[in-house]
Amino acid sequence: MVVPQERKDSEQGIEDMINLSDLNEQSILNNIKARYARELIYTYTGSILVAVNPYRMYNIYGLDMVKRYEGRTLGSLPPHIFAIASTSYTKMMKATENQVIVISGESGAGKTESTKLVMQYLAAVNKSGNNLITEQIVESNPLLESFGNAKTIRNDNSSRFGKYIEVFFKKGSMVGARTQEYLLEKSRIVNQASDERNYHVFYEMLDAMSDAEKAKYGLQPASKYFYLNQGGNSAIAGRDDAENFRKMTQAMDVLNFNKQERETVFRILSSVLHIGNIYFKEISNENNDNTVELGSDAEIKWISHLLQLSEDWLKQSLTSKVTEARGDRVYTAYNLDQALDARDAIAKALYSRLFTWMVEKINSTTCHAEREKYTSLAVLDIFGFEDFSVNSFEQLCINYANETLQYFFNQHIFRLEQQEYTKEKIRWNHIDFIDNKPTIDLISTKPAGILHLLDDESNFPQASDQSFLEKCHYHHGSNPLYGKPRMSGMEFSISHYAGHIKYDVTHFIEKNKDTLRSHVIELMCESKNQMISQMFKDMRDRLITKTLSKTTGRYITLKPKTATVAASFGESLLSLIDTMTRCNPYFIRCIKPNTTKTAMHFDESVILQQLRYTGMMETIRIRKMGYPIRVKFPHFIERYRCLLLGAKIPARELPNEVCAKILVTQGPTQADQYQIGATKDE
Ligand code: AOV
Ligand code: MG
Repeated sequence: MVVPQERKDSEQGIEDMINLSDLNEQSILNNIKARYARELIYTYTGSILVAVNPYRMYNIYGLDMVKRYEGRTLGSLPPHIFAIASTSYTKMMKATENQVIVISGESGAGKTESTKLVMQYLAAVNKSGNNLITEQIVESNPLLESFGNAKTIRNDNSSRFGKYIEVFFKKGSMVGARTQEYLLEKSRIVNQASDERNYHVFYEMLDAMSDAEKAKYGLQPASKYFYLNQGGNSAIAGRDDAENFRKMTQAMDVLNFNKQERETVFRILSSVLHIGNIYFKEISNENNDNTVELGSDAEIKWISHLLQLSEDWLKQSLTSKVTEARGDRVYTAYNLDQALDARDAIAKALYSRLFTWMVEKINSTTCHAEREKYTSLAVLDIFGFEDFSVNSFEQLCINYANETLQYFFNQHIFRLEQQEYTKEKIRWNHIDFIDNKPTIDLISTKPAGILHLLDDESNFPQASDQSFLEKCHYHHGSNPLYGKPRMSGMEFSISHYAGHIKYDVTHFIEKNKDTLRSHVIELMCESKNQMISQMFKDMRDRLITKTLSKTTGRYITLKPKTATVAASFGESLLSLIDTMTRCNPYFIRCIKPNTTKTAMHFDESVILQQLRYTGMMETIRIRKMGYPIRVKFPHFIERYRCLLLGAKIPARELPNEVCAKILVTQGPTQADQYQIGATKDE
């Protein structure tokens, strides 16, 4: 039995938009606006939570609120993120079904804040006697944020990696968690656009360390480091770097980082900064080839001291390429560009290895082997859709991930809803939604999707960014979702679900290959610091096959596997979707209120655009035209039999016939407001 529900518009707007009596873009917008003006940032569309970022912390997430929402059914109280967390948790407990809360929205919309609130709720309601594990799970967040978030022009605390956190429960108690990380943005370590920053942790460290500590690592203020000062002024209004450093180191304590591990973390971070300040002098040799020599020894000395590396080896890997020919090592001197690339490659490798090590370390503390035995509630918080003045390979990957997530949402909302009606044998007009499959195909389908073309070119020695671009133009030039530049620029554009984005293909191949020169890995494996050498040995084992050199007895030939960044990212996305498909999902749609990070400023056009591209209107329509209220026959009869005004119900009458009789009392005008389905009779 299915009955649509009507509720009167009230001052506060409507809590669940499927009850909007007049459904159109403007009424949706007005409703959200009216609520926002009353500081009501949450609204439902059925069980989907719409959250408009207030850019101001309201006092609505305390323990009193946790208690208020705990165990309550969705919709019985005003919309709130705790209601979603509570419903998902209850369902996991009752149905012993794994859950996932999928949080989406563009950069700065509020995904990461929402994730923290869900985790905070779970930590508060869980019945665990073991507070340590709960604390460890909660504390992993400040650590990952320090190392994986940064200021961009879109968001002062932008996640530059994606994360999928599965929290495991045993009889309702938190017993562990596992974080899966996706694609940390590496280019930021060596390069920042104007008004942006490198990862928070560097500024936090420099702000919080005493002079004596800084001296120990040879550190100076942030403005002195090339890797930190490219974006300009490094302070963020309203963000206390030193305080965050204390939180981060506290988190390290809770997560069992020992003294040595902590020390090594700071040594690596300091080394990255020193590496960025290495500079080269060009010298001409007799053949008139320009080669380089190091501008100064100071940085080299610090780096080799901090990383416990041989100074000579370090110098060598910065100034020349080593290859092996018939057992002999051959050195080819770098020109300036190559030397700068080699320098940056070392910094990126160190930092990204450290980040992965950190995630593994957290998992080794919070995640236990027997996790398959438990039920789980997962939260997905990725990097949001973004459009900068120049978009590169990283943006293509980020936007592709968001495109995939939008597809997952569509599949779930539109496919499952329509399946339910078929099952109930209900008369039903199909609802159209904007299917973004064609865009996903353009990016990733075999054999000619853009990322596959990129992979082909990445495996082809003579290829260049230019030849890659030509192939894209050739294969997709006539695709309406694809755009060629008017002039012969190094770019193409893609019509994404969330907007038309231009991508500059410069460095695409190099970023996709992400080849770390083999001797750099070897160099790091030689570190006298166990943690550092182990990090790179793990990497070597994962990436390469090795053969022992006959002449030196230890030099190693390395054969990188062909897995490119695009290929492995594509694979991990597929596996993520596969995992999520096996869970019961809830969706939180975060909306960004304006493009200036201003508190409580509701920019109608900015919001309308997001409502459009997320398919909010179609979502409400399917839930509204559809029959969102589903009542089982016995419940319906019990509740509404009074409408039969005492008439006897013959014992042989079937429940659905009784329901029909009750409904007829409402007259013919109501006949299109309900349908009697096939299966709700138990
Ligand atoms: P994002 O995760 O969606 O962007 P965040 O969760 O980092 O966005 O939110 C951006 C900023 O908005 C936060 O730093 C807060 O200042 C503010 N904010 C978000 N949600 C709330 C809330 N519920 N209450 C108060 N302030 C909030 V990105 O990571 O860039 O895609 O890659
Ligand atoms: Mg985020």
